[in-house]
Amino acid sequence: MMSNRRSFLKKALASSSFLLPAGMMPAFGQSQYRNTNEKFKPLILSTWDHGMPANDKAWEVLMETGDLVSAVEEGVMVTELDMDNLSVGLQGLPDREGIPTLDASIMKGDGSCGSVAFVRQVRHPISLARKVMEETPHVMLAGEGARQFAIAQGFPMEEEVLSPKAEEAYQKWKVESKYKPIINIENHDTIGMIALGADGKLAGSCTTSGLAFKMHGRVGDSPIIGAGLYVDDEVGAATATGLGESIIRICGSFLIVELMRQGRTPQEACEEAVRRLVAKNEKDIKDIQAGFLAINKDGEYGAYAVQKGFTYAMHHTGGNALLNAGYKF
Ligand code: SD4
Repeated sequence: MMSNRRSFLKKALASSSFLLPAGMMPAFGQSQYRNTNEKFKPLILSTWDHGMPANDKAWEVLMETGDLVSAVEEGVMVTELDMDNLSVGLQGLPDREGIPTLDASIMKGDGSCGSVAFVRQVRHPISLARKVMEETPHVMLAGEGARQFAIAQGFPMEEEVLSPKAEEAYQKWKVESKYKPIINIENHDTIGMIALGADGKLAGSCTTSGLAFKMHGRVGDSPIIGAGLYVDDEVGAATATGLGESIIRICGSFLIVELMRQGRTPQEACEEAVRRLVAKNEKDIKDIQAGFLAINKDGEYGAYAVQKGFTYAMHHTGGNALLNAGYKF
C-alpha cells in the first residue's frame, strides 16, 4: 500500500509540468537568454513544443529504470507516434515523390552510437538506430539495407500510406512543386533529446522525417553523428534541429561539445555554433532556421537558434518546462 503511494507520488512528481503561460515566458531576446548558471542533475532537454510530452515519458522511464538510453529512446518514440506532428515519424510530410523517409540517431557518452538514414516503413526509426548500435559492428545503416535489417530484427513493416494531414499538404505542394524552406513551421520540427543522469552519464537521441518535399534520397543532419547529435561523458551533449544542410556544414553538435571541452559554457558553445553556421550559410541565412541544445556534465545547459521562435523543453526534478531559446536575428 505504502509503496504504491510512494510510486504514485514519484510518478506525479516525474510528470508535473511547470509550463509557463506564453505571456509569462521569460523574454529571451538577442542577448537576454536564460541565465544558465543553474545546474541540474538529472536533466533532460528536448527540442520544440513536442519536447514536453517526450520529456515526460523520458523522465518517467529514467525514474523507473535508471536507464538513460531507454529514457531518450522511449521519450522520442512518443513524438514518432504523434499524428499531429508532420516532421517526425511515418505520418510526417513526404519527399517529392510522396514517400516518407526517416532519419534517426542515438548515442551514449561512452562513444557507442547507432543511426539509420533514408529508411522507409519503420514506425520507430529511433529503436532501429538503437539496434544498429547494440546488435551490429556498424554505426549507420541506410535505405533498403536499414529496412532489411529492421525486418530481420522483427520490426513490423508499415504500409506506405500518407497520413491524412500529410496527404493534404502533399497535394497542395504538388500544385506548384516548389521547394523553399519555411522557418519554424511544420517542415522544421525534428525532435532531438539530450539527457544527463544522476550518475553524471549522458545520452541523446534524434529522430525526424526530414525536410518536407525533399529530394528522394536526401539525408539531413539528424542521423549523422556529430551533426544532429553528439554525446561525450567527458564533456557533455548537444543536439540540433533546423535546416540539416546548414548544420552538417559546421558539424554542429560535435562543434558544441568540443567548444565545451575547451571551457565554454553550453550557452556560449551554442551561440558560437550559430555564429559559425551563419558565417558558412550567409547568402541564404534569412531563409534558414537552425537551433541547438547543449548540456555539460555538471548539469549546466544552453540553447540558441538562428531565428526567433525556437522552443525547447527542460525537465529536472522540479518538473518540465517549455522555454524560449535565445536567437541571433
Ligand atoms: C533535417 N534537421 O532533416 C532536420 C529537419 C528538422 O527541425 O529539423 N527539423 O534537416
